[in-house]
Amino acid sequence: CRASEGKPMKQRLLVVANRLPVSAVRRGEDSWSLDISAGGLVSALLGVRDVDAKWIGWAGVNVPDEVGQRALTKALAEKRCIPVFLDEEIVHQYYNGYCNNILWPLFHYLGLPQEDRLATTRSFQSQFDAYKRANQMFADVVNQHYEEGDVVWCHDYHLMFLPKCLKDFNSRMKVGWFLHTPFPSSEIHRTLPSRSELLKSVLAADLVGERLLPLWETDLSIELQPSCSLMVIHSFHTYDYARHFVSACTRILGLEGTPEGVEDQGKLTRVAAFPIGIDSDRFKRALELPAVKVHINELTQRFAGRKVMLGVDRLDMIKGIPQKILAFEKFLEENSEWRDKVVLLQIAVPTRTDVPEYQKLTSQVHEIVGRINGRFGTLTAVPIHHLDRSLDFHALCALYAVTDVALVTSLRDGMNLVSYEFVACQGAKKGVLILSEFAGAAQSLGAGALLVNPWNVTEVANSIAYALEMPADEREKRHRHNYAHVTTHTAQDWAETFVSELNDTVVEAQLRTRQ
Ligand code: ADQ
Repeated sequence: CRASEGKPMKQRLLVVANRLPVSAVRRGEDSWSLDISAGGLVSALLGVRDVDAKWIGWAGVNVPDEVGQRALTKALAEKRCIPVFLDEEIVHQYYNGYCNNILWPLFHYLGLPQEDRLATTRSFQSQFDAYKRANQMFADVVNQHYEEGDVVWCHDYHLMFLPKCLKDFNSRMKVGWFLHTPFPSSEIHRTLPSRSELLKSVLAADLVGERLLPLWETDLSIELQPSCSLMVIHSFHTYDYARHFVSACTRILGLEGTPEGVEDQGKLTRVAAFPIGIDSDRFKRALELPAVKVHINELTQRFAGRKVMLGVDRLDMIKGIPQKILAFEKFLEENSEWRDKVVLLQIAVPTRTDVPEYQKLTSQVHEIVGRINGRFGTLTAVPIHHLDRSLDFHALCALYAVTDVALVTSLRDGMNLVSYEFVACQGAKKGVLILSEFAGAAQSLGAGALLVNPWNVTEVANSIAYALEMPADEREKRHRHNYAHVTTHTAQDWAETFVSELNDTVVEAQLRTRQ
């Protein structure tokens, strides 16, 4: 941190993500209203001390005219946000196309698009070109706002080309990249037509620079060139994802994998696992609010005499919602004594609603829910309440608090914060978490949760039965484990560790260059 009048200045941080954490609505030619959406990343950064963070990203709206762009830029500046303006065509090709149609399913083991291979192949290159162009547009905005000493933290699969663009502009920039999704096995990544170019750009492999020493290598006698190269840390939720990334680089690019990362002709890119967390205090505080307490009481009365099971997901194929509901059906089939004593509340926020595959998923889920409710419902009660909508934060906290069993059946999930949020709200109830072994959270909450393979409907159904009848002392023990993890490995902790690791890496390298 730079000093000013004896006081250390806060570390400046530029957070670059595809979307800004705001919803922008145009009210007039030069007026906008903005709503800050408090997602995981926002609350993570709000809690980080000694950091002066600004966001750079797309505001999610097309603003073709200069008057509108100027007004939006001004309004966003008050929220410490800086917009990247993307036109409709680039959003179509880069965001809907390459990011959501290609990288998202591939990174979640759903493969490349199936519908028309030839058409996909023909459009693939133009989508990849748009992806690179869009990443360069993000880089241009970062470069306009970058000051010496800033840390630049790039987020997610939308911006894998960004480290290279930034490095091309300024090789001394401190750059970190974090992937929120899984990084798949190298055998999956191999199927991507742009597999090598994408990996190389993440590694910034054509960098002219020298080896960056890992922190734990303490031999200060090793010599480095006096100039300090671009620092890139690539980080993932779990060691498995980090390992997959390294093995993709070794198998596809033929580079050397080391315990610290990937080495290319003496240059090392650090690869590490920094698992995300939540702001658990925010949930604890919410549960103390009178309005939330009233809501908890209402829900408790509403479902009196029945155990409450809960699913909260974006309506996405990776979340395994049909698999979850089918497992619940099997449970009801095989445990008739539970039929009027349990209810499953499935809250699913619609997402990417203009994409046919997502529309198909919605209809499929509705059809299964309708069938099960027809089969096991009575005149006064149905076994599944399915809502296609988002809940506000306080309603969500109340729901988590009254839940006996939470069901997370993701087919693949980078981490899954819903499982953390449920645990944070279970101080009183000590409910059971049934968690997919394919969610990153299985690696942190595995000892407290009941881990399941979501594809194995029988196993999930048996776990539901076990969870509902689990003895109180076992519930308490499992909950204690998970609660300790969720309240100590917080979002703030995650962001602070990342920023300080990146800084320490740079300081360490600079110290060594002075030896
Ligand atoms: P997501 O796929 O969005 O995130 P998740 O981690 O579960 O998945 O986070 C979802 C967030 O949205 C949670 O904070 C949850 O409360 C909220 N949410 C979901 N459904 C909701 C509903 N119906 N109403 C209100 N809120 C709802 C991506 C990756 C994850 C990774 C995160 C963070 O796919 O694997 O954990 O980023 O890195």
